[in-house]
Amino acid sequence: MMNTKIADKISTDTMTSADHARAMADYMSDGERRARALDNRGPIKLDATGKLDPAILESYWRHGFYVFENIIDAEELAELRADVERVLEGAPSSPGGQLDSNGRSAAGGAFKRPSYRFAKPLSDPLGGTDINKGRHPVEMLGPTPPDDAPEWTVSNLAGNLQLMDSALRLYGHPGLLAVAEAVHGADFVPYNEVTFIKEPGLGPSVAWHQDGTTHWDAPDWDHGAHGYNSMAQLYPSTPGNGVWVLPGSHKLGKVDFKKLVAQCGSDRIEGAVPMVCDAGDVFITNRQLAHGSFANSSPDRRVTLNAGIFPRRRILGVTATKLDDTVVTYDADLVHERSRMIAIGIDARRQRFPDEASYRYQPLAGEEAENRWNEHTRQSVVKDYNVRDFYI
Ligand SMILES: O=C(O)CCC(=O)C(=O)O
Repeated sequence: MMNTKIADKISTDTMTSADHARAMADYMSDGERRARALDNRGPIKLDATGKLDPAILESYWRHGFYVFENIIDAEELAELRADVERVLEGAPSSPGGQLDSNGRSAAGGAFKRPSYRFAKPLSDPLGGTDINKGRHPVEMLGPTPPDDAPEWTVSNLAGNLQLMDSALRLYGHPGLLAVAEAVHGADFVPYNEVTFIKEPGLGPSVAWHQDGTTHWDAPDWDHGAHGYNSMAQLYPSTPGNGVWVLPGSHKLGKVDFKKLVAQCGSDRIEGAVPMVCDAGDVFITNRQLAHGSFANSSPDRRVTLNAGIFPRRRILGVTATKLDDTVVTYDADLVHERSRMIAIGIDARRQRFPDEASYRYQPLAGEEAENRWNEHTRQSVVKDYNVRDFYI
């Protein structure tokens, strides 16, 4: 049930977080009920040879997302949360700042690409703008932050694998890598790794969009042409703080969001569902799926570690324009060098969890000695690895 009436009556200049939460309430409870009725959640099920249960794959391709439950145990979760906290404590207090909130040199300045992205509390920094090639065409409802809100909130961390050793270890998770193999083949390649942070009462919207940019008109376009994002949840993902998706929309080609929002009468797109789960669960989300998240007027924090996976044939030899308009060709050397992060993640995990069977990443089989996780590879491979990120 849509509840646009309350929102329509309140000007966005005067809409408080409480008004926003009230305007969303029916939509959210209805969406959550429909999300939980879908047959796309459960543990990662592998057979004796390490192959993913075909029923999981079928469900992923039908809905465009799958919720893997109980992937990260309490100990690993605590390490991940502590690392995120440490990195956030080292954030400058505003964009471009050199000092953290305690007056110390801000962390993350050691890297070529900025580690922190900021947004105004509860704002929509992307919707209706040309940013990111204009792929977020419609602005979301933005409540007014409370008077005591900070001027800025950290919305993203970029380059997870160089910022947090725990994130590098999670990257080498054998179950998640077996999922990548099942979806995009044993020669899958990485994409990029960012953290989405939605602080309670502050987190900004991410306006409705589809992620893919390159292959929409390809003659061999298919439902997986732009890969998927693996999204590890460090806190429960709820209708209020979580990402919403339009199930099945990865099969539709480009979605006309302006039309859809006009038809629905608000940013609460009809038929969409929230990806709800507990802390320690991990979604995989097709990058062609229509998705977005609302201003977090809820009392609950969300922290999501994103790690993208692409089919190799959609990257190798492809010339693409990145979101910042630079043009790049992904040749075999670049693909090989960027893929070393998978091998190093596997070794970092092996060192931390020696009793767990490691995943064998076939494209780099035989190169294990060069891809050990140690202080040398931290400097020579991991540092600034994300200047070699792929965008399609
Ligand atoms: O985590 C979010 O709120 C948005 C994530 C998203 O849009 C993406 O990963 O493309």
